[in-house]
Amino acid sequence: MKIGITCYPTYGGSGTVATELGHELAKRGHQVHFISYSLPYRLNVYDENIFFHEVTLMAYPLFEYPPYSLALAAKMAEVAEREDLDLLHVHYAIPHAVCAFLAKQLLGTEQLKVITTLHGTDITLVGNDTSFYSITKWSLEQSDGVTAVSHSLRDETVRHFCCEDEITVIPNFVDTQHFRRDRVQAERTHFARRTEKIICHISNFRPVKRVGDVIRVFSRIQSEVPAKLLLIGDGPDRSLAQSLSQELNISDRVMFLGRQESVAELLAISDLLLLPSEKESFGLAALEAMSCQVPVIASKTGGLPELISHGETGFLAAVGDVAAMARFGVQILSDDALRENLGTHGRQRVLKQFTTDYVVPMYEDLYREMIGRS
Ligand code: GMT
Repeated sequence: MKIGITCYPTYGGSGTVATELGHELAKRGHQVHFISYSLPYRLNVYDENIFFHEVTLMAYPLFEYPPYSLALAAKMAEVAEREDLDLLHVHYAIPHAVCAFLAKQLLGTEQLKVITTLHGTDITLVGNDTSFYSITKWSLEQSDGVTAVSHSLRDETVRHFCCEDEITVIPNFVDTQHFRRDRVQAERTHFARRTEKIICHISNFRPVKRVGDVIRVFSRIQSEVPAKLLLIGDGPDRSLAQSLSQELNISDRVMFLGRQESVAELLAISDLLLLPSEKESFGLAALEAMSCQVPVIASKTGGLPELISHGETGFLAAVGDVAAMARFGVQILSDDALRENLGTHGRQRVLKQFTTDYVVPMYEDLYREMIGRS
């Protein structure tokens, strides 16, 4: 198949899923064309069957807000026509689904199918805002296929927007050969003493991630178990995390590592991952951690309970329940057998339900079904 993919190219779950999906489809012999304003951060353009088409924007003094969506739609139409694409698969509804529909209209063809994958905040935060509600709803109705990354996100979309039967749940997936504990690891002693445990958090530091809770939970844990906190990623709440660690007198134990190209090496030396998000439609960081046999403590919200079994692969607590999360953390880190057991079960769960080979064919099947529809 010839597939166009559009995603946000920046650091974040939806871009990662879109890019890894593109790589896997290319390996399976499909031709994959990425269309975006810059190269997605994990994309290898030198791989066979992978192409990148940059959306360029004309600068003009009248444009206080340059119309990226229009430029994207025009580029999608141009690439779809020239490369004879079968479908456009867009990740994150706003504005990508609208742009894809516009491209289809520009070409005046029903042959080009549009598939929209909902990742979470495009529905739970952005799409639900009054300024975007009607256009999000409309763009979902216009898509030939809609997927959601968890049952929780599908249910929320149905509640707020539309039609249960037309949303297929296709979860996030992980390359379990790359994300594994026995791979090349980062140098553990570079981050912690032998007697210290390593706790990590990976996110884009947006308010929805509740990075303040990460610091508070860590502060309580480290008062009972010697530990270091690795913070991977960057975003608006980074300075809040820095000032809170100073306030709590733990800044010498918290390491801000910024955006990392590859997190697998760091996960492979971690003993625990914290993900206390306000909302989390799936939790890709938790999946990658579990693949590396790292137990996860997360909020009982969104799609996280579909991934993490409480007491079996990690622990879940109510959003904001810092005390419970810290209690679970101390429990895990002071009992090596428990920690290893949770890690082993986590990896087993990933191998059963969330591998590339298990999930990518779900997308291929959906593509074939859509293309086959007249
Ligand atoms: O908020 C983020 O972490 C980024 C966001 C995105 O769209 O880039 O991530 C969402 O998509 C990921 C991939 O499907 C999911 O694993 C994350 O759970 C989801 N984030 C939220 O729902 C907050």
